[in-house]
Amino acid sequence: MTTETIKSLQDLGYHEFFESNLKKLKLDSFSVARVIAEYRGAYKVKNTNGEYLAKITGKKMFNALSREDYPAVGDWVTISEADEERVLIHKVLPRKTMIKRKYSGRNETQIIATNIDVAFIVESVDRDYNLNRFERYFAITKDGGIKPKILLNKIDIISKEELDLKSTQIKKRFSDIDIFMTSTITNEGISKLKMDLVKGKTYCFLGSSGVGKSSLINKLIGKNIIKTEDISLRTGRGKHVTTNREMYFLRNGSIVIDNPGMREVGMTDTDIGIDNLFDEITALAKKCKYIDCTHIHEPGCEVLTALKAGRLDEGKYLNYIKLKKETDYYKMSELEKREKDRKFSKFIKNWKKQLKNRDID
Ligand SMILES: Nc1nc2c(ncn2[C@@H]2O[C@H](COP(=O)(O)OP(=O)(O)O)[C@@H](O)[C@H]2O)c(=O)[nH]1
Ligand SMILES: [Mg+2]
Ligand SMILES: [Zn+2]
Repeated sequence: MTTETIKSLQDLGYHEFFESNLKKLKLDSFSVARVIAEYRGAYKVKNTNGEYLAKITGKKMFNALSREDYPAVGDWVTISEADEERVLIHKVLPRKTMIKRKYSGRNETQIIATNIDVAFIVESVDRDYNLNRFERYFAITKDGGIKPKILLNKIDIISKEELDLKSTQIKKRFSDIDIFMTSTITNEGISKLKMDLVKGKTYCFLGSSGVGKSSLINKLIGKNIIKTEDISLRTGRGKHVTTNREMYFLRNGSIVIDNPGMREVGMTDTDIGIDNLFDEITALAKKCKYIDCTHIHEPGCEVLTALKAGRLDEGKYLNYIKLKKETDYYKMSELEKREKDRKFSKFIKNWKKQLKNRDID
């Protein structure tokens, strides 16, 4: 963590969007700071005066409605000084973009990080390599308004031929997305990655545990600041080490957020993300004969027609159907839950009625 003082809030990524909201909300008498790390129940915030340990005010804690209301790494917050080292967080300024994670089963959303310009979706070329997973992450970044880029790491462990094959596959499937190929061992691709990072912009690295996110950020910083995981001999993967989500400031002025591994990507309420992501399929679907077409077996289905004619990529189609099925499933179980609740309250009502009648008897 670089603790050098910064000259302006812009160096921390502050810009017009946040400033105008600050004024709109009449909060411009407060100091603002950016949340740069999250610990259990506390935060680290930074502004031109330095870094502080921060807590949210008791009132805010009491009023917080959901986890989304709590500050997250990347947030701009209004603060008041408690003492030289500590401050209180009052308000979280409206977020420009965010990465959310839905927990399957629980009706809860976790904000992973906010106000990010670009997310590097990192996969390593070994067992982790999976084109469909890229698509799952794209649904999440699209949902949060963040531009995704693909980063294929550990290219030192495969042959040139194998790498060419993978890069062709990726380009074919995701023709409109930037691709980076790196190795933190040979340093291949690292300077190209560095050059892509712009002053004042915020980047985050997403991907499974052990793909090399922290190693990459250490390379970008130029020092081994973040602890990386040792590959377990047994599983061939990095061991799980819990780290805190934290923001780092690079010498060229860009800002980078490291993320502890996200084991699985929750895929519930991202329908909108999915529909936007599959623009091509959504456009075709509008021309299907039946309005509730599932694009699996119906006659007069434009999606299937395009698929058969080779105008639609098969992998993309299959992933679309898979994601749709998953989100439909979550919706269905929500409905079922409500249905159950309804039955239960009816049962209670009848039971009370019976009791009442018995009283009269
Ligand atoms: N062969 C190879 N190993 C790497 C590379 N980058 C990272 N690793 C190793 O992969 C393991 C996990 O790295 P880490 O950065 O902790 O992954 P993270 O969980 O995504 O942050 C460590 O043992 C790293 O040394 C790479 O480019 N090539
Ligand atoms: Mg890590
Ligand atoms: Zn159809």
